Amino acid sequence: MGETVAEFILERLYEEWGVRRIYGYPGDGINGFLGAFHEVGDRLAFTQTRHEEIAAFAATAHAKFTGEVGVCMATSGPGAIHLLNGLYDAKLDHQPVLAVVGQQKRMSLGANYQQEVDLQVLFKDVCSEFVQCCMAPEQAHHLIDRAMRIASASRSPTCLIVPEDVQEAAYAGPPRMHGAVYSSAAVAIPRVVARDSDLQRAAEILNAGEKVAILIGQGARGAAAEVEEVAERLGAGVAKALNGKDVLADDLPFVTGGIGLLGTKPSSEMMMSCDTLLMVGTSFPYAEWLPTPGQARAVQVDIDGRLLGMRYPTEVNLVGDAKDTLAALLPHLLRKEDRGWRAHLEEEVERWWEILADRAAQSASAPGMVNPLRIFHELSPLLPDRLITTSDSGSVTNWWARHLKLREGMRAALSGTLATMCPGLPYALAAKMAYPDRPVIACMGDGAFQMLGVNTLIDVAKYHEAWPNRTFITLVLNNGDLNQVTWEQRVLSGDPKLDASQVLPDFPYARYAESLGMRGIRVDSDDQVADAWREALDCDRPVLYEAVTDPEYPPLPPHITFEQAKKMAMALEGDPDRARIIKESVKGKLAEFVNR
Ligand SMILES: Cc1ncc(C[n+]2csc(CCOP(=O)(O)OP(=O)(O)O)c2C)c(N)n1
Ligand SMILES: [Mg+2]
Repeated sequence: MGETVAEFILERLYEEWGVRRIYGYPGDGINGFLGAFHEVGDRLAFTQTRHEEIAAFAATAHAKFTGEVGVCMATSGPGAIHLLNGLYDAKLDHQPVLAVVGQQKRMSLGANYQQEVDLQVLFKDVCSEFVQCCMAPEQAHHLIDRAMRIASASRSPTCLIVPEDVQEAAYAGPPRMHGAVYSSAAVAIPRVVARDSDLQRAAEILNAGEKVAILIGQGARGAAAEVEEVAERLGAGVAKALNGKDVLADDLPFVTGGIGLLGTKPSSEMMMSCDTLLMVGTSFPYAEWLPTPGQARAVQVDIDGRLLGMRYPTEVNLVGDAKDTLAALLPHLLRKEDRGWRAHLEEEVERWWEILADRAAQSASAPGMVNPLRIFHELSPLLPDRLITTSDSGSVTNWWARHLKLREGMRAALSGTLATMCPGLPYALAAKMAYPDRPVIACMGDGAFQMLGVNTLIDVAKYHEAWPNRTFITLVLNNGDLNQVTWEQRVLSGDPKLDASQVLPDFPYARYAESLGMRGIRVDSDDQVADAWREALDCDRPVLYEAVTDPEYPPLPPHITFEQAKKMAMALEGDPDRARIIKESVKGKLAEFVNR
């Protein structure tokens, strides 16, 4: 027998599409593919993860870190279902990912058969750009090409479903007859820049403004030099949406940092007092953190025209690549002679870093605990060059986003738009798989670690021997609480903490890591924090840094709105942790809002 359909698909992924790794988990629904891995040999790695969700997150992270299409694979029914959250993460953060999933044999379909799930319907939403079932060997060629091409061209997840018997059937190319389809692999990414007249209109707005604010997102990746030059020319400050944290270094004096509830005061003040806004490659969703409509004249740049003009009433919307568009815009931009606005912003930024240092220097409200801000603040100056860092979703995201001063050449990623729990460690695993020579630090809460981190750490134990750079640190904030939501209950809804839903069971995080052959470090007082970081960064094997942290630090910037603070004050009336929260809030300068 000649080549099977599964062998053909793997070969084509390797030869024509440059895929070198597939994250997955087996099952008899993909037996044909698993057998085919014998044929392609070591060239294409099957990286087994503890859970299909880890595989999907890892594929998403591969796409985020490398710009290539990430590929994951799972069996029919339950395996395919487990991929969904990771694929939605890819969809919402616009990442190219291919999911290859098995299905029952063609002759069983429609018989309410074991593990028979209507996968095309299941994946229809998450892979809305492309989901197809390969029902005939002759389809395999164009389906795999289209799945990869569409993932890459639309920056979305796509899905190819292959019934088990089709995987094992002999491959047949398209016959020379009516109805046959021929396809090829290559996609040349175009250079997309607006017309000169539109660039001119944008420049007129930016030149007319006196207080220009720039907001960048992940779409500005690769355009740091141009963003810097535009900001210099316009005397502007630059705020960053979460997914854009690593697009421009945090140590530049005019970078005001994050925006929104997880953001900074200088970003907020810049947005509230600017008269002109330039948005580049961002779909930051929260309008209340942008200028009031009518306050600022605005220009937006995005490679995807569908994402333009839907966050702020912008006057000029430019479809285009960030780097090429800003480069084309620059010759039209006049240098602002009055540097007052920029100088003011830089002062605010400097003061903000001092405020953060102050807040990080405070001691925790009870003995045996650490101020969570201090963990990140002490780490920041120790960050190794070329670091890749990831964050999970939780209160941890706030400190990670605000306190880590990323330098040029570092990468950072998290689930920005889906904001799901769990990707912290799977992303870090994929980062190390793609760049085994770079140091990696994953940051998460105890809830996220208990949800999927426990499993993913087993993957780290499985694969770490092959990594030439030994630094792989998992930071777990052990606060015994689903803290971010506890605070959202208090601040956004005005409800006290509900112990039944919020409190987490104990778990020996550091000891667990030790049991996997890693180094476990447990830190429960402020003075241990910095030394523990040094030890972790020097260690020659993966480290789990367990920090017993105080849950009573509001994961909020000091500029929360009056309404939010009022709700929090009301909620504290019935809160089991009221006294300690007030103490921390006073230190965190929320005092004026709290009804003592
Ligand atoms: C899959 C998923 N479930 C629930 C949530 C809602 N949620 C967001 S943050 C959070 C708490 C996370 O707790 P933990 O990991 O302990 O971090 P902490 O906030 O305590 O730092 C929850 C439950 C979510 N974002 N994703
Ligand atoms: Mg927690």
